[in-house]
Amino acid sequence: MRIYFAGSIRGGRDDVELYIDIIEYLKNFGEVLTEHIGNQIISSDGENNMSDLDIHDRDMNWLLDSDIIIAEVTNPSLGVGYEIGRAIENNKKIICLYRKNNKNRLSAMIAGSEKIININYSNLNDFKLLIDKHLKKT
Ligand code: 6K6
Repeated sequence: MRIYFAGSIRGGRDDVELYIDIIEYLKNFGEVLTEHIGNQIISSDGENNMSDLDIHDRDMNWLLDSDIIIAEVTNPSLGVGYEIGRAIENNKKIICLYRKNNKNRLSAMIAGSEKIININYSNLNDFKLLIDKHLKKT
């Protein structure tokens, strides 16, 4: 299974360590195409030597080539929201992972979409138990 993991970059990198752990666990189920999301060196500037056009086109190719999109959506990100929308448009299976917190409520456009499997979780262990159940059904 080819997994496209999405997580905030320019939207903010507060959760990067969690992304690393999630990506590591997802590797038990298949190939994670977007391992760079867990790159701690990438700041919220998302700066590297690729142009934005190249990043967009490369990521869209990976997204279209993937079997499932798994997005961590607790930290709001325009890019992640865009990827989810493109995934819906292309009939991809989509799982969104959200941790309840005091700072923000999940957008109704994600929480209210019937095309998305929304998983609320509280920590990494919880994530593992819930994702096991969902991916076994895939
Ligand atoms: C540095 C190293 C590798 O790549 C970079 C630069 N930036 C990005 N690289 C790869 N994917 C990106 C980059 N910026 C955004 N994305 C995509 O959008 C990812 O797939 C993320 O899921 C999502 C994050 O969007 P923002 O709006 O939070 O940046």
